[in-house]
Amino acid sequence: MPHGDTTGPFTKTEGWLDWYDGPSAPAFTLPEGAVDAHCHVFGPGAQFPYAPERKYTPCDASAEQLFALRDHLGFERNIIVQATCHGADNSALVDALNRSEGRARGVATVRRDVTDEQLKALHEAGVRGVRFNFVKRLVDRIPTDSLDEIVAKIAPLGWHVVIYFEAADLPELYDFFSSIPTDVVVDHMGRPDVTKDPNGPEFGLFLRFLRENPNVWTKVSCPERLSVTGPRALPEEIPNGEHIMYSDVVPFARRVVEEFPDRVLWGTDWPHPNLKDHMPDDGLLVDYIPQIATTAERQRKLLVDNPRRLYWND
Ligand code: 0GY
Repeated sequence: MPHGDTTGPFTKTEGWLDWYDGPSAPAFTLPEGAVDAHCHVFGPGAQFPYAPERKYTPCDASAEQLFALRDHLGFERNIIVQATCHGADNSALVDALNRSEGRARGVATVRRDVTDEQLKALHEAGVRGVRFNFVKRLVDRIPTDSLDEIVAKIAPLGWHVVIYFEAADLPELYDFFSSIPTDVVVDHMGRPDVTKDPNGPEFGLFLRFLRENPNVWTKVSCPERLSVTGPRALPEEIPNGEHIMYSDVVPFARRVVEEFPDRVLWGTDWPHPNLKDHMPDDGLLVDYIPQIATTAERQRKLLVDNPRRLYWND
């Protein structure tokens, strides 16, 4: 059942897919202390207006709704990532962090003129990173010029940098990304084209990027965004009746989890901005995890140890 929520005084982008209300209970039991390391809040627009420069107007998705999902799925904590529809106004993010009772950390968007006082206030609210978006459809300007300046301001706070880019752009950006001195987290494995060979040159370059830069981590999230075949398995791909979801993404994500078990994170990406094709049931998305992290140890690192080390210094 789609949520069908309103979006305050705003009109949703035409064709917008609302997040799914009433997700199923996952069959996979998350390890104790699991962190949903990539999710967003949208507005509510009446209280936290969407940014004038936004590229989409979403369906509202509040902090309360996010925390209800967290509890339903069995996560203990969240990493809330500033969504581009809020620009560099982090008010909705900070409000959500303040209501989380210490169970959420944040990744903000800031401009190059951000002051040390503003950064200190964000730190106190629980922000531990800044996101730079290199996906052209989501921003007016690719932030190459502001990144160095902002990194110089956030590095003393021990924050990291989150980068979002598409695989086709990695060759051009490889040296620039390799020069970032802080920890770096890549969203959604750098958006591989999953119709290509996971052992081929394009994904090979991403694996090389991780191998050559021990400060680089990645989220192995968003199969629903990367998949071409979709959530259902083809009958011939179901060994012993086992249901495989997003089977075209699995070899990419599993490869990364197996080679870099200490530098991977996973998140739902709720409320799933800009999906065009289908809106996932978040309960079923959790059931995807054991397909890519196939042992209890890998699952614990992916869901508990890694995010807690990066965001809570545990
Ligand atoms: C994601 C992916 C997308 C959007 C955003 O902040 C955003 O607007 O991140 C996307 O459209 O691919 O990670 O949520």
